[in-house]
Amino acid sequence: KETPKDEKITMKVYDMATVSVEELDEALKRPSQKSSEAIMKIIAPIIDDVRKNGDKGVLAYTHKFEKATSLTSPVLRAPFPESLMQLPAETIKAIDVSFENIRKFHAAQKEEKPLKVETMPGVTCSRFSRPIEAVGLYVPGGTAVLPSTALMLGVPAMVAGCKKIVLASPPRADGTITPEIVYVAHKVGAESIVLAGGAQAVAAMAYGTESVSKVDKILGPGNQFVTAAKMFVSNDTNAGVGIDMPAGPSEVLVIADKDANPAFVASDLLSQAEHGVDSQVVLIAVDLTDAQLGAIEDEVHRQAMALPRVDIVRGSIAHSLTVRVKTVDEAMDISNKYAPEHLILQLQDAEKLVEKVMNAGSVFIGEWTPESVGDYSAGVNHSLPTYGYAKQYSGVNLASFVKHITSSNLTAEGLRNVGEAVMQLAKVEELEAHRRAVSIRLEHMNR
Ligand code: HSO
Ligand code: ZN
Repeated sequence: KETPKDEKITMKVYDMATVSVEELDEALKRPSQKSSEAIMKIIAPIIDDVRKNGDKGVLAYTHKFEKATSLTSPVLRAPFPESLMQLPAETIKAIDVSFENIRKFHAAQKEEKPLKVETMPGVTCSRFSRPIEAVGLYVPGGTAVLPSTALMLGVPAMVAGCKKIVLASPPRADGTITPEIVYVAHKVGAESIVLAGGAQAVAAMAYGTESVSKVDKILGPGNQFVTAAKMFVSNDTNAGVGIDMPAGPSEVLVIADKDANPAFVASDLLSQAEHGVDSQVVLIAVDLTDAQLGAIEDEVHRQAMALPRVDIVRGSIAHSLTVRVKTVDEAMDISNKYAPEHLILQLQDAEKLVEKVMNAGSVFIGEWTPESVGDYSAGVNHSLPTYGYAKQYSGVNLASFVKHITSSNLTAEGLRNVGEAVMQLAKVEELEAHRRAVSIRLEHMNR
């Protein structure tokens, strides 16, 4: 249901004072997606094919879907030739600046030394982290080239110390990959780039082929086929592969009060709306007069009409909305319930409000912080939980690329202190060998 071309590009308005709870819930539902069953039916045979036929299987799908019929190998291996990363100086500079900020912020997330706690005298518990050895990073193709996504996945993997970084991205019809992505792959020290997209790329990295390295975890956003394929392989114990999180279409929720600049608010809504027709943008207007809300709406239309991707914007705005509320608390309640991937706070004392944020992927605070700075260059990660998953998932961060291992180390005194509890519980569970592993040592000590 696209907005006709001659109609004003505007979001439907709901007023908290008059709307029923059910009506608002319904309005705030994400645009519905194809049933996962239908998607599974499409991807299962593709995954099976790649698992059985390896390179040949992957290539056949790349020839078919990407039309890259000249491609003879599904993998580009490091060192990547200079000729494949020829870029204008300003692009290199932009990537380098962003790389450095993302690196700094993720390096700061490193746990310098193991966590150590003596839970009882002589009972020491510890937790330390180790990088995941091999990671597969999916960089979507589609309507935009996304070197920024390669940065958001590749830099933390590099900082975490993952030994093998494999990137996957659908090639262009001529079989090449955009030079920006090759340059990022080079900078993060990637082992290879898998020239494939969709379920076939996911399957290749999950099971490995003659030339694609098998990885331990697959991360990165993608369309419904990619997401379903990630779920599929992570459920297959033969693959032995983990994934980051389920992904849905992108979204933003902007909370604005009368101090917000209407042009700024509109520009933030539109930067998310232009991602795809299935994106959703939500404006929560806090105590705005009709004229103040009108000013934002006029800006949305005016700015949208000037965008190259206005047709995509029309699609996403059609299922986007504005909610008028009286108070900031009402706004925060709606936002926490919606759990937006991106939350933009364009109001007075925005910084103070952060403590009330319970569910969100990433927060953008104050009028000088558009979402796009986080999308590209500030240093925060843009690979974030969508579709309400911000309620239980974190965005990609350094921890996404490590495992935490725990250890315990007891002295004789420690075992004396905790042994009784262990033996009692082993008795309750009727696991006699467990009990004896303690008693045999205690007896030994008393000898
Ligand atoms: N806003 C997108 C990320 C992105 N924006 C990539 C531009 N390029 C989803 O978080
Ligand atoms: Zn974006």
